[in-house]
Amino acid sequence: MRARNGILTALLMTTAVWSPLTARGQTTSSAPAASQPTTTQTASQPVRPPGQKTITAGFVQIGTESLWRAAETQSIRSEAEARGINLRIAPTPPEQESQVKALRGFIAQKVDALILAPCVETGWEPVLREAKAARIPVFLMDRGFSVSEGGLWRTLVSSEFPEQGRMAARWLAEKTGGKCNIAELQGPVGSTPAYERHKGFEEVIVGEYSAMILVKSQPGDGSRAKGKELMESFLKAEGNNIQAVFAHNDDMAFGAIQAIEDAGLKPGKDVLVVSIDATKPALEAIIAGKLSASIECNAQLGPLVLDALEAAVGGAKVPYKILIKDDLFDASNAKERIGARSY
Ligand code: GYE
Repeated sequence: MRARNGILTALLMTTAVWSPLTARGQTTSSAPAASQPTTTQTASQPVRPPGQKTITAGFVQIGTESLWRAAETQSIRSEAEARGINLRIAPTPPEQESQVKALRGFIAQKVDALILAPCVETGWEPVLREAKAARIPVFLMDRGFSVSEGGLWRTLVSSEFPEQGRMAARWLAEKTGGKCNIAELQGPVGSTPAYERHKGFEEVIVGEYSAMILVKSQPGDGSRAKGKELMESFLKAEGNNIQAVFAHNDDMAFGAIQAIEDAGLKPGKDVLVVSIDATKPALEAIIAGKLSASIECNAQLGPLVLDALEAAVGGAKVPYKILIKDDLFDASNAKERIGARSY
């Protein structure tokens, strides 16, 4: 018997609060028992007992913008393989139109379940209604959305994005004595993490630290190239007036670090750089003193999503939201914990 039964029990016992029509996450209590996702385990053979119908699921992934996303895809792919679930993956560009088309494709294939990492928050109702009419349950992985009617999706498995923003702001406040000019490199326009990370960050600096000023803030696409481009323009406009960067993901932070160095400044010293994701290369950059801190965004969501999916397909009740608690990595713990980081 695999350990995942424990996860399943915890998942089913979770008190998930249904916040009427949004799966954005901030209004929901988190799932304490499920807050430590297991690392993806590879079973030597599929766990589905002989004779039981193989589940076919269609996963509409956003794209390939970041290291984080590759790790997330790997997590669900290997977990599905271990469980004997037939997982079809549609890696779409980060455009709603392509994602809707991919969802419709899977509906036409009559899959047993749909998994979606939505690129934006709104506009999903028509395709979700089609899935509902075809009796195909929809699971949200990594990002939530906002829909205008209930009953269109089953479970969201995600990090607490507002809390990630708050953690980044508090870390910067502590290191700068609550006084710094900040440049923010946001995630993609209209996406849940961009909106909620910004909101959490702003909540802390506006509410608690009047000398922490957001001098620049612009959306990016989560890529290293865009992070570099944005930071170059910020430095051009502000010169040495920026003491801190809040990048919504590691990849954009790496680009910003490059731009800071190109401008003759020292990242980690002249300009503190805080990001989100805490991938292995980010921990390496922290150890090298270039990245100051990274808030974890656990990418290994495969086991939790598939626990919910298998339970729901089997007729069990599943919680609307499973929210993950993430850690913070900086110079105090990166060395000691990098060995356990698999992505
Ligand atoms: O932080 C980032 C990716 O949606 C949580 O998307 C995800 C974010 C992640 O571009 O690296």
